[in-house]
Amino acid sequence: MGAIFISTGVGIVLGPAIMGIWYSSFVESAHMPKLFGTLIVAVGVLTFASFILYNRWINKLAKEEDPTYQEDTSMWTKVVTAMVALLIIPVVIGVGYAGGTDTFFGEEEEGGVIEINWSRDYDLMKGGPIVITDYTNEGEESVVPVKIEDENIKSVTCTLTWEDEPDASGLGSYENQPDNFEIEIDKPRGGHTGPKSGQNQHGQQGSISIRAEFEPNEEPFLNGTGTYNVTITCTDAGDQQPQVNLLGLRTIADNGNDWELSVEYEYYQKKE
Ligand SMILES: [Ca+2]
Ligand SMILES: [Ca+2]
Repeated sequence: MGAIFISTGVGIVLGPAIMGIWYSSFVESAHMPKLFGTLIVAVGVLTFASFILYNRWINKLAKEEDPTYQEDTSMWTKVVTAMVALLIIPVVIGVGYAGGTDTFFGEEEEGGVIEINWSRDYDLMKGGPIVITDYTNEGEESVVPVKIEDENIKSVTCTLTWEDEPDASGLGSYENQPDNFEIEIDKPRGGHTGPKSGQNQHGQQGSISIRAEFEPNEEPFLNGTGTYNVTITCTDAGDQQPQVNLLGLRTIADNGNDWELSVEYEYYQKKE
């Protein structure tokens, strides 16, 4: 009789393990709690069918051992009853599957705040670069709208690069003095980052990089989605200065500069 506990033991060990795997797969990952529910029902129906077959077997066994045994011939010993039960299983699972997906709100933290695990459930994606080129006059500013449509933005990096015009030549030799730029980001839903300024070394490319960061705290997080206004100011375009001024050469004005703005961003995308 000790063997009767084996089935219970197997059930206690395997049951929660399989339930856990199913919950993780069908509810947390696939967001199909209805399918999860119908799978549990299917297990119940399978158990029911097994009991009927067991009942039938034990009934036959009793008859073999004791020919005077009055055999049970009710529907609870019929193979056809078990077959009907087994046929219900795919129907039940099919209904659960057809129920489709539901929004899964994640695990609820104490105090009722829903915590989103960005690093576990999302991939950090890279967007861009969005590249814009233009020219800004000395002392003026250019406002460049940059539209980002992705949701769950984590950071936006704007990099401004420029190359000053080459040194002028002619009667004498000149050196084009460095140009100074300033860059500032106005975020789509208020707030700004910067300004940050920089100048090129003589004869080299100038570059300023500025980064706006967000801390996504809801899904979808939309504070970083929309149109950014990037303000680029040419605060000072250093002029072409004569190197040796024996000839009374005059300074040649540098009136501004061409630039390139490259916008790259990071955003979270739900794992498949
Ligand atoms: Ca210059
Ligand atoms: Ca220039």
